[in-house]
Amino acid sequence: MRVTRALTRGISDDFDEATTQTPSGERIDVGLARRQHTAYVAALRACGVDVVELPPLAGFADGCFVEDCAIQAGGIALVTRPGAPSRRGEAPSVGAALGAWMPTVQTRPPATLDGGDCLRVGTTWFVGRSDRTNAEGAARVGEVFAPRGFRVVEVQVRDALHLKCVCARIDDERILVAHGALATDLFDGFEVVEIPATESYAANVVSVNGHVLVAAGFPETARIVASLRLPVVTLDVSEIRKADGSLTCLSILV
Ligand code: CIR
Repeated sequence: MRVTRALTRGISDDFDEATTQTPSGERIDVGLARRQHTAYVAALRACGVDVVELPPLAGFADGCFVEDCAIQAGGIALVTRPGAPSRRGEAPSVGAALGAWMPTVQTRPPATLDGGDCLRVGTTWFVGRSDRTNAEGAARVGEVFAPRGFRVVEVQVRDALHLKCVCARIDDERILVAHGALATDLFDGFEVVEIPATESYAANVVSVNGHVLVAAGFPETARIVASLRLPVVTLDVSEIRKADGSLTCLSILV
């Protein structure tokens, strides 16, 4: 699957007020977060992706996490209804931007759905049921994508904000998973590549055009990905992590 385009959104001035379940007590350095985001966008571009950057959205500290606002496959985008009420106002502008590239459809109440819970591998959507994504939200993924040839598998998410906090697509056959985070039979039919539980944060990689973006500071994960003969690009996302974000959250790849 060649990625040609990506949507991102810049870090807002109030990023240090982003929602977090796991306050570390460490203040987010907004300037550093911006530099890390700039490096992320540059890495996508270096992988041959045409990146469209939306401007920060006033009043939405979590706005850079565009992944949660829409999912796309098969030539259509489903605009989500984020589970965190404070984030619902982010989705319309993401939907409008994607609308320049493909048809879009919406998610209506009572459904809640976060893109961070939606992992697509080949023609399968794994959809996490989490504090952010409810039964109606997961069902909405099936309504939109099943008629287009996709299978939807629901996954119960425990001890994580989103499904993709603990796993990510490597390619259409392989999934990177943090050891012990999910039932191993869940991904039957796919090759599961495990990383140690101690590096679970790094399971969230961005695999793009033959390269894999990996969070810096997780040497075992970088080694495991490199052993698959995939070039690794490490990126420091310390400030993104303080806001419960990781690599995939920062873009929608098309
Ligand atoms: C939130 O709590 O919604 C944001 N602070 C972090 C969202 C991260 N998104 C993602 O993992 N897909």
